[in-house]
Amino acid sequence: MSKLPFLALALFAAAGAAPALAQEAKANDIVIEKPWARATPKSADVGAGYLTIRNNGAAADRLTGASSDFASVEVHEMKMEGGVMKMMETKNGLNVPAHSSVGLAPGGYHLMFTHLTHPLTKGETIKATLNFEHAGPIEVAFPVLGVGAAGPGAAKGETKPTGNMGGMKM
Ligand SMILES: [Cu+2]
Repeated sequence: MSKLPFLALALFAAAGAAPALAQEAKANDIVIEKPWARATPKSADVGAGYLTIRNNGAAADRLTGASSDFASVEVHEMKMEGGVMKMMETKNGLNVPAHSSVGLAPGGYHLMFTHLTHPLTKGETIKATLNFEHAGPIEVAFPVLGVGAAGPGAAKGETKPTGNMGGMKM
């Protein structure tokens, strides 16, 4: 039993030595999956980035912030307040529980790129560094998708809450 974790580590290290899978980034137990950003209109100075954070570790980790050379980056969340969808910076970053994943997607958590130095253009790839409390910094490449994109492989026609059901579906 004591040898198993060691073997797993060795395999992990070997896999890490191979050419990295495109658009996936990792550090320690944290894996960033399917990052993407949405193209912005020319006049906009804010944009958004999305991804899934997977924590393969036995301890929780926390996305504490992010940075890039083309914008300031904040971790935002969307909340319904009095029937109005609002977004705001998360107070204490974003917790990622052990052995689970957290999705940043349109309508929910997202990375907010502010003070853009240039518009995000469909087809380009932008880079930002995510900082985790335990895993440390992870550089992530975000392919920029079209303005109307819902994400890579996102389902279409999902139902929106109508607001008169008196309860949360999720
Ligand atoms: Cu935002």
